[in-house]
Amino acid sequence: MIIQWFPGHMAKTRRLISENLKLVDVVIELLDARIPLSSRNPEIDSLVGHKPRVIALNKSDLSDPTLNREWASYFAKQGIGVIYTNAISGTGLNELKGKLKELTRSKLESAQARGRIQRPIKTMVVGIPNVGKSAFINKLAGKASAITGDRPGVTRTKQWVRVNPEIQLLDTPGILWPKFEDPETGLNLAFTGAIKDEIMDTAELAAKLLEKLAVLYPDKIKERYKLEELDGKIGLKLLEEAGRKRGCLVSGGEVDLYRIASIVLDEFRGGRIGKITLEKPQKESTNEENDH
Ligand SMILES: Nc1nc2c(ncn2[C@@H]2O[C@H](COP(=O)(O)OP(=O)(O)OP(=O)(O)O)[C@@H](O)[C@H]2O)c(=O)[nH]1
Ligand SMILES: [Mg+2]
Repeated sequence: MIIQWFPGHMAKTRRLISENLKLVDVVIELLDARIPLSSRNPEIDSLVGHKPRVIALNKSDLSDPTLNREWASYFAKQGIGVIYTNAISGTGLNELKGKLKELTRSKLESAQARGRIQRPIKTMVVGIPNVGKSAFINKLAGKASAITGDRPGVTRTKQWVRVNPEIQLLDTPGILWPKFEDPETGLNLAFTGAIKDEIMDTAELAAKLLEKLAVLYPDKIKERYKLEELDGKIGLKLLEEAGRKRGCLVSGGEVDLYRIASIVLDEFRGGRIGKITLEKPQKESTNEENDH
């Protein structure tokens, strides 16, 4: 299953980001805490260049707390400080505001020293579709300024939102990149809702998700879908069994695969299967491993 989604509006957004970069002091890159690597746009470094950047791992209420800690230390080892956020409850947002001030202090102070009046910190929020950029901006601003929605591609143009006299944020439409080097990246983005379902076979997608969860979180899917034995079963079989248990049947007793697929995808994306992270940081190889 090869997934690719780079419609014209994303190419346009890529231009919008580089054109507006000169207007901002710092960029906020929003990643999805459930897929910390797959949600990193490989083009961001060249797009953002040397602008100071803050990385926030959003939807951290849906990701696995143990793996949140592992990923935080993975990023720290690379010299990248990340902040875990939840754009709905507001967790992590004060920490983020502090970081914004810290990164822009010297620039704003030198402007003041030159006799300029105090101006707000200007930041641009970028990230994959549906990661929560608009919700994040609304929560920071304390008002529903930007439109949000539980599907990718909601924001279509740039929009400045004033958080307070000190901070202004630029909301941007979600972007992906023209080619996913690893097909697994495309799948992870599709599972979490960054790619629109209309361009995929959702039954195949949900089957792949169950197959992955059978390895990563077997107990959670056994419990949720009353599955008995997972060993060696392909995803389609797991999906069919789940459909039967949930009574998703068509006349003749066959399972309605698209109905159960939509239930599984919705439940996963809404966190109802549990707190799940689909990627683990690569363990550094130890001497012991090198000896073999
Ligand atoms: N559980 C949870 N849901 C979130 C969080 N942040 C955003 N959401 C939900 O995720 C969905 C997408 O949020 P948006 O803010 O529209 O996402 P976006 O990144 O602006 O998406 P595009 O404009 O399409 O690029 C909405 O249903 C939000 O309510 C979060 O931290 N936790
Ligand atoms: Mg948006």
